[in-house]
Amino acid sequence: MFNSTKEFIKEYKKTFENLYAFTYDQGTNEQQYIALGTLIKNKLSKNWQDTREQYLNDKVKQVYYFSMEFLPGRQLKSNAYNMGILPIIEAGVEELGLNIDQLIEAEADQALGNGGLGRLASCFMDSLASLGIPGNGNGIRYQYGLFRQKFVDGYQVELPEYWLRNQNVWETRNDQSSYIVRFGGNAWLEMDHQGHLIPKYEDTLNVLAVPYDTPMVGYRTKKINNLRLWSAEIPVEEEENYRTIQETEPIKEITQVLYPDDSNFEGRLLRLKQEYFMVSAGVQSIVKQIRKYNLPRKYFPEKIAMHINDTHPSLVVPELMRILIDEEHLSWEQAWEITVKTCSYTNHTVLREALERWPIDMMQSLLPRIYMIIEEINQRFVEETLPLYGEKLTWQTAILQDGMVSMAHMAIIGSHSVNGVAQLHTEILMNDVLKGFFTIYPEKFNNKTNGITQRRWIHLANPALTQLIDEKIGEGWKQNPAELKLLKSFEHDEETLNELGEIKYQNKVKLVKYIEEVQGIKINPNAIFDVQIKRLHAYKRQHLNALHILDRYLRIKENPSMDIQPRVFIFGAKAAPSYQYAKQIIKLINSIADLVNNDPDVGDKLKVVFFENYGVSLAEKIIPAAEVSEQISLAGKEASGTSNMKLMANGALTLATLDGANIEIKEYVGDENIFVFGLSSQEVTELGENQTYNSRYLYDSNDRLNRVLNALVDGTIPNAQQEGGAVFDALVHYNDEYFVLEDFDDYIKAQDEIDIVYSNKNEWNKKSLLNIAASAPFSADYTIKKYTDEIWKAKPQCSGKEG
Ligand code: 26Q
Repeated sequence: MFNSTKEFIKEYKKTFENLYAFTYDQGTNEQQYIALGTLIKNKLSKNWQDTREQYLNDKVKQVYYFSMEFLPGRQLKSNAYNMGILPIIEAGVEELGLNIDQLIEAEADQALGNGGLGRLASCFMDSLASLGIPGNGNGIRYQYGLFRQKFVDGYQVELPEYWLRNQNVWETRNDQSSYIVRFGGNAWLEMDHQGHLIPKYEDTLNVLAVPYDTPMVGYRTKKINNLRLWSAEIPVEEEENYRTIQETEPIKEITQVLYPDDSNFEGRLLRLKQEYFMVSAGVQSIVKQIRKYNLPRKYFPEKIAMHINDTHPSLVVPELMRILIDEEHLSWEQAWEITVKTCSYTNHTVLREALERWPIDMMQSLLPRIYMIIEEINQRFVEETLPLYGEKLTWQTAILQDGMVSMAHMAIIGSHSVNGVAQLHTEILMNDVLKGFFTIYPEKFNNKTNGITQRRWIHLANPALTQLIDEKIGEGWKQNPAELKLLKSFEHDEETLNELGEIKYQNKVKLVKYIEEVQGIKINPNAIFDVQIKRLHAYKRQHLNALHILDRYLRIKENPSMDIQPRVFIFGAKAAPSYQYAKQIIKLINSIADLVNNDPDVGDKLKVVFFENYGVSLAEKIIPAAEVSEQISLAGKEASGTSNMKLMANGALTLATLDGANIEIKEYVGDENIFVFGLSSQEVTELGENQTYNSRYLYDSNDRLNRVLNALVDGTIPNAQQEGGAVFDALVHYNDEYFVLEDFDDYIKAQDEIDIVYSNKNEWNKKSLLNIAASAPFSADYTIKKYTDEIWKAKPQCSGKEG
């Protein structure tokens, strides 16, 4: 690497001049960043190559994580950090007279994902590499990432996010590993001379899948894994068939843009094309890779694990069958055994409207050979299940039902492992949503509670906190997160608690400055920073948060001289562009913000900040300054949540329903150090089943609710008549699908409790410390270790403590 700052400076200047033919001081921030990234990437290449060769030579078992989304964010700092060269680079850049933060921010935030699921995939890539586990990512190189969100008059407007505008220094295009993916046309089987059934195709649309590989750098290890993202192009030998640019559109559009929906299934043909494109290219390249191991086919599952991240890559199952049967000439039975042993599947949602089901005729005409295989998988499943479990269960679990292909059923039947992402979520899968499958395959089901990489979310995002932890308990926690619990011994140490409080305060001051810069809102850094950052969805109940803010506002208006703990409510959330209600909630909150922030009676007792364009980079700014973590989804709906873990690890106290991983947070941190409110998931189920819920009655009978709901429609909030009305109607007239009104009182109570506890700073800091101390189990390193030991059966290739 670099032995000194001097050496770094020399190499940096050379890299810059080689790239641009002028000196670095004449360049833009972007060019200065590109030179720095290029230099770092060059430094990686040797280890990257060595890792690939070692995996091949030792024929190690490799994991392939198939995901339609990866959400890594910016990579300069995390790569430099994991390589152990961040201090040298920071010093060198400063000596060159450049500003490191400006260079870092010149990198595009790679947002090839919607939210939790995509970010989880990227945390997992970081942990796989850091643990030295041979793990590869497989996804799509979308040209446009998740839309850029702007507010115009408080309304969300979506702009295209062309993240590739500047050069992407981390990727390498590997033409020699391109594959053809076939769509449409006709497919049939013909017998050849040896009696093999050979598939024949005609009139197919052939698309070239070109891989772009990105190094996944582990923390303090020399092992570097690979993230392979596929791009769709015209096959070179077919170029002459395309006479106009327009004719090439149907191919290029396959990898043009990420679908911005995260909780609603819309069955667009293009989406199905994306899914098969990514799956087919990935499986083909794995099969080619494993041929190099030169082992009999039956060893396939001992050398390869393919993970299906939600149902989006479920076509891995029939695609692997296709290749094993059509190209490797295995029998159905042999191919099926290999497929089930190789594949595993994670479920990320229990929302009905999010379940992926494709019309049979769409599947059949787009993927005729694949559909033949799906039909046979289904037929064999039905033949086996029917005599053992009877008609009801069989039709309920079949892949084909009501003219649709159920992608979840295909993933479950074709995998040896099915997991949920938090204890409660897995229980709901087993006892409710996937009950039929749990009866048939109890041994497949298991839980893997989500985790986050502390490297990005503590070490890098919160250096002051990291330093404090190092001072108190040493650096061991960085390799061995369990040591974080040593912090607990400082719970009565006033000096430590004050230091912790001071760090939080300084982080808040920084965020205050940033808020003033970008939003022009003046914030009192002594206020409580209350944060809800996640996609906007009715089940996540940002509108419950809004009702509480409104209630506070009305209380202050009633008595402007009241003594109340100042509070800043911070939101970050994108709504799916077609999700009208979510967009109305955004507009409503923005209007409440306008009202509250500009009312002289309110002063700094209450402020509302809704950040534009929430994403990984913004999260890194907000989370270290957060004091209250809003995790207020209706119990039973949020599979896990991961912002809850990031906020806890940064010392925020959680205000939560008993949902997703909140339950585990409560178990680890203890009841005294978390604020819990609301219905339990069992109560939600009962309330839904006995059909006695009457939100209108709550509106009529609860004065406080009545007042706050009326404020939505009586003109209290300027410029939000329509949106206030929409929320009012959903809550009062359409019986409040997510029981917002039912949980309202309890939520307000918990919020008032927070004010009381906060008034004793020492007490608050102690709880904050205990949250950090209890956050270790949510390290993605542990989660990945469990996946590796229990599902993938892969082996670490290094101690994780070298270099
Ligand atoms: C499906 C079909 C067509 C178009 C889009 C989609 C689609 C895309 C993304 C469906 C769902 C998603 C994303 C889901 C997601 O992020 N789920 C979250 O996953 C986290 C990681 O496990 C959990 O912590 C969250 O609870 C869960 O909501």
